Amino acid sequence: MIYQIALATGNSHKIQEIQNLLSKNLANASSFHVLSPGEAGVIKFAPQETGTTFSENARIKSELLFTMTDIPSLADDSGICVDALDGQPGVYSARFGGENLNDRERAELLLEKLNFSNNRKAKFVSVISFTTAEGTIQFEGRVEGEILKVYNESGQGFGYDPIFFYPPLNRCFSEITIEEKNKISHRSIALNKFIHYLAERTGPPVNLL
Ligand code: ITT
Repeated sequence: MIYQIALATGNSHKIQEIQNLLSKNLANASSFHVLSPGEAGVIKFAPQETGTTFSENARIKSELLFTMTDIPSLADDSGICVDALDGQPGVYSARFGGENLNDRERAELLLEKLNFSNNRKAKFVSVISFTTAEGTIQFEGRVEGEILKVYNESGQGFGYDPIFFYPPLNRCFSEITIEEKNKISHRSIALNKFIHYLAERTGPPVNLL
């Protein structure tokens, strides 16, 4: 079975990571055909992320795209939660410091705010939301790590990857490949739960709560 899925995101890094993970065939020989909003026929996808939780915002995105396309739609709402900042920036990670900052400036702002703290503990959280005519279902993933003391210039990644150190690999998220990230990340944990949910189902591809 081929599942056609529209991705309710404007973040090209997320599209890359999700495509990479979903492009592998499912155990039962099913596979995914993933469409960006543009490929699904949506010229401007601009959801209002007015929720105060990852779950609310993920739902807003997947339900809006499904309404616009009639194609089963998948959204990710995610962010970094820092212990010493009482879980901030959390759901506001993409807007931390205001809309005008770029990824690097946001990461450096976080480093500034943590300057005097010895507690560097943080976690990435992702909620994956999947909407069809039958409703919406959600899955969550988390990964724990530490905020570095300085921005890591080397490597790639996006968002807070260059300041998120992952002790089990002894590297930060910007220094690992997409394939490595997809074995351990918050987004991949949530997506794998979704894939298992689909793989375990018999009958129609989705029959949601
Ligand atoms: P969409 O809403 O269009 O999907 P977005 O980037 O605005 O894209 P979110 O509202 O979910 O997405 O905000 C997530 C932010 O959290 C993202 O912009 C990054 O700053 C950060 N983030 C989430 N996952 C990350 C990851 O794997 N690596 C680095 N930063 C991440």
